[in-house]
Amino acid sequence: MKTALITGVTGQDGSYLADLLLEKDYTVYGLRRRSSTHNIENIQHLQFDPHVNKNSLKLLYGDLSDSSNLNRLIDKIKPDEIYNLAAQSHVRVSFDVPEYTADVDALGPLRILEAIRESNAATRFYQASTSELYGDVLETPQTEKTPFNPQSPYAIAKHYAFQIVKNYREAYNLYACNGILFNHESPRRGPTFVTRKITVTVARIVKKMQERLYLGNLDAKRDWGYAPEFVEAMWQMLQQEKPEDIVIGTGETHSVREFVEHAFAYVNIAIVWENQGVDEVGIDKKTGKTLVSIDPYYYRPTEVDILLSDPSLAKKKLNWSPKTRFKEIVEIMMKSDLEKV
Ligand code: NAP
Ligand code: G4F
Repeated sequence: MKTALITGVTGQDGSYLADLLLEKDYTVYGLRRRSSTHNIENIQHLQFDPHVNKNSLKLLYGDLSDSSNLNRLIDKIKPDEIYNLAAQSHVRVSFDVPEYTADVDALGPLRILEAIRESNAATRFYQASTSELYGDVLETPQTEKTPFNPQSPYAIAKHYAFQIVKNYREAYNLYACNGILFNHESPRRGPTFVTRKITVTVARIVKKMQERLYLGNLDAKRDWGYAPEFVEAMWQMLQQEKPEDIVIGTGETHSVREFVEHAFAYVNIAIVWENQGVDEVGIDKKTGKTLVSIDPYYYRPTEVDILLSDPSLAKKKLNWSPKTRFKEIVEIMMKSDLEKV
């Protein structure tokens, strides 16, 4: 039986990965940070009380900014696999808290790599790398060979993490790899990321709990996939003979505007767009009511206009390919949020 440690277990990906590894009979440890509220909604369906079920998810307190904690836990557990999914993962917020983002997203992975090296165990390490590294893209579609051009404190911190993983792999012969994941969504997506913000707000508008959806750049395009499928690729990356950095994405790109249109279409509202720039509005075609407006607060100091993956290497090396496509993802999220709201 294998043992895995997941950092960021309370997040979208960490929770799906915990589901997957428990299904595969792993002993799973999840690192959670102390919070004053009970932020375990994504893992609530799992048992984590060892007095009830000894094969449950084992939750441990820790923080990526605390190397003494990471050293102690990793040395004690000596996991076969570590999945580092913890991060200050919001691009817009990274402009507000750049130093904190660098500490957690850049130095956090370094601290884990050092702990692995010190523990002398044959631990395999997965780093949650990101398509944000391509930033102001220098080539489309983006592959493992496309040069990086990051555009935010978040992406620059993740760039350091990408390079330090590669360096430790080469310098110390560690099994360490970067999954370069394009955006992936689900009902467990944090509510301040654009997809979930849209589906929650559309559900609230339908239930007459909110009047309007306020967004920033409607024309940004993303390669949106389905999170439960992406965590399978993470696991597969640690089962290869040799560690390798691999792009995971769908090979399709869609705009925020399209996402909004599909979400409203799910509740039989057709949106028509009027005006331009900050004055643009989305209007209910039937009633004439304004349902979408622009709030410049959501614009970013530097934006990533378009991301589009070429996931051929994932197909070749991992036999992984995306199954759930854009429209279906919108529908899954809308259905879930209509139930939750
Ligand atoms: P998420 O939902 O925001 O989850 C982030 C997790 O990190 C949460 O469990 C959070 O804990 C934890 N965390 C934050 N700061 C921490 C700290 N200082 N110490 C320990 N834990 C901390 O993110 P996600 O969407 O699951 O993404 C997982 C990883 O993949 C992240 O590293 C993200 O940057 C990266 N990524 C995501 C995507 C995507 O589209 N989802 C694409 C590429 C890469 P709390 O619950 O306490 O906040
Ligand atoms: O949903 P987003 O905040 O995701 P973003 O910035 O693409 O980052 C996500 O994906 C990355 C992988 O490429 C991950 F590394 C990262 O951790 C995170 O999971 O924004 C998507 C787009 C942006 O262009 C943004 O400007 O939507 C645009 N947008 C327009 N209005 C908005 C809004 N984004 C947010 N969050 N909120 C808005 O109101």
